[in-house]
Amino acid sequence: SLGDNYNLLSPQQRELVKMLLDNGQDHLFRDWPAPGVDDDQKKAFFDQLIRLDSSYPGGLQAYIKNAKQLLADSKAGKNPFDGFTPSVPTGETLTFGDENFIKFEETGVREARKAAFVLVAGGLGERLGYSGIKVALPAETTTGTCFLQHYIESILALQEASSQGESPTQIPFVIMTSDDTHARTLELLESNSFFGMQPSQVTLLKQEKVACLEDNDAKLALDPQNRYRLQTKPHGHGDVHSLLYSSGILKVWYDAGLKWVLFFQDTNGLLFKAIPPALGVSAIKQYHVNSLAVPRKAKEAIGGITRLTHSDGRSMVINVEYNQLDPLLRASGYPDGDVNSETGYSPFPGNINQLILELGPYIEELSKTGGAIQEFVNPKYKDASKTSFKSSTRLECMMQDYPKTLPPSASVGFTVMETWLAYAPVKNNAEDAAKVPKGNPYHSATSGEMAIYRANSIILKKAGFQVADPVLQVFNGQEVEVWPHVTWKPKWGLTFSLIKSKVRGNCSISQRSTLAIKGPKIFIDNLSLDGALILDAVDDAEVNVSGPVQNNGWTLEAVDYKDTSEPEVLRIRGFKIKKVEQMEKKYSQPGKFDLKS
Ligand code: UGB
Repeated sequence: SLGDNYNLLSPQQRELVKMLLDNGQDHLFRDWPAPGVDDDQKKAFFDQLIRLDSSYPGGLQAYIKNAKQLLADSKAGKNPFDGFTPSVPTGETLTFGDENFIKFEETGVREARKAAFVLVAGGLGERLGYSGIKVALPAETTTGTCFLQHYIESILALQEASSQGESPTQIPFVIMTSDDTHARTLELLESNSFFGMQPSQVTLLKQEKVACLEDNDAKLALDPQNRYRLQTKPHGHGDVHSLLYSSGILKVWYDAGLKWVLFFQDTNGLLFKAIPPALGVSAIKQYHVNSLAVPRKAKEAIGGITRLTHSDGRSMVINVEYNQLDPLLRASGYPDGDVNSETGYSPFPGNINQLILELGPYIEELSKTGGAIQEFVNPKYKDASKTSFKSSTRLECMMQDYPKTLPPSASVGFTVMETWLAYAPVKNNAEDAAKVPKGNPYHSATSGEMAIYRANSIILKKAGFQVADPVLQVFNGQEVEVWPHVTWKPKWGLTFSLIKSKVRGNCSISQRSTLAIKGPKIFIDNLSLDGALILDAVDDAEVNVSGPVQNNGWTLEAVDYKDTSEPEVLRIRGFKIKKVEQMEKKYSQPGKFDLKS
């Protein structure tokens, strides 16, 4: 069908054509016009094919083969959990601030000098419907710090704390992007001087999309508008493993003596409060894989950590995705499916997709699999005959499925933390969040910001502060607890021990107050705050803050998400902060200072 075009192809292109024809893809080259017509488009088509071939472990041939198998299984209604029985697994459960927690936290901080961080940020966040990239969203609007800045400052604070007394190490930071997010992520970093990180510490790895499939024979789908282009869609966050492997970076880390790789997602403003203790758990328990989890409400859109035991004796602890947990339970002797137990929570801990992998065993495993992760396919069939699709589909994979290929001897554990401390993602738009069943988390920009104030307020309280109780308010149809608006830079309050060392005497804060702490050596000493207090200081300025501070403070004003006269970042949270009156102090020189009022 290629006619004379064939003679003009390079050996690499010919090989690819042969492979595609051998694998049922002759429609791709059917009736190609003679050379001289559409030459540029034909070349672009081959470029795309070569890109798709090289970015998938095993190439397009493997992709087509896997797709045929998974599509046949799906058509046959094969249950991916066939032979497996689910049960509730046991893991490490931490309670913030107790002795055990502090022990793990201290260990985690020390281990951080042997850690590398990987942020998966290739998703567009379709459920959130925000027009920008999610890591550029402010985590909270008191300081306007965006998620990416907060993540980088947290890693830098860990770097600083973990290298104390020894030669400083630079913690490597990888961001997985996609065509949807790459340019804007790079631009955000470059226009903000990488938020204080050395540019050489940061590596962006772009995931490629995968080819769409138009039928059960895994025919690759051409773009209806362009016969020289394949339709593509995202393959999922599971790509991170093959990308890390093929980039060679894991080997570099290993040779540099690193031991841990920590994976995390794009919009969880609380996550870094949970990282030091969780890393401590990995180190002390010698987990090859440690997943972070929180108590899960039944039907909440987060996966459930489950022990799956096969009738042949195999057993693994693995995430079962939220849409699969209910049918699996119903099919295995839990007639009510995914429901809360008497504790008010599902017995299966919720996966927050923060994974800590031990680098050595991780490399060993990837050198066998090339980073390929077990995939799945989710075609939307036209009718019950399951012979054709409503629209093209593609294979997908998830990063938390990594343990599925591990031998039973692998040490796979998980760590459950309190939700208020560890998990408040921003995933749902205002309309969908308002429809979340009462008692289940909203996972919206509104709840994400309020969760930060709540966590910081609770931590201050545990550090001896008298913190006023929250009030309930409704924004964008969601009822949330509004606590004093407390924020701090990670280098001020990286761990509970550090926070306790900076809070002295009798301190109190009223519900309507705002407290923002931006310098690492700011000590709060017998402060009673009713209003807004904004404190900034360079690293070597030691500031002692005391006395009563009272002013009209900063207030919250409701914003309707439909009100297009307001900026999108405010509309999606349903409020804006009105800065009525504040005490604002900035210390830009090193030295010792007293702020007494
Ligand atoms: N992502 C990519 O980098 N590339 C992709 O192709 C797709 C996504 P979502 P999801 O913690 O709350 C996950 O869409 O997939 C990034 C877990 O599977 O926010 O619905 C993307 O940028 C689930 O078990 O989440 O659900 C983002 O950073 C549960 O734990 C991340 O991947 C849930 O997260 C997650 O993408 C959760």
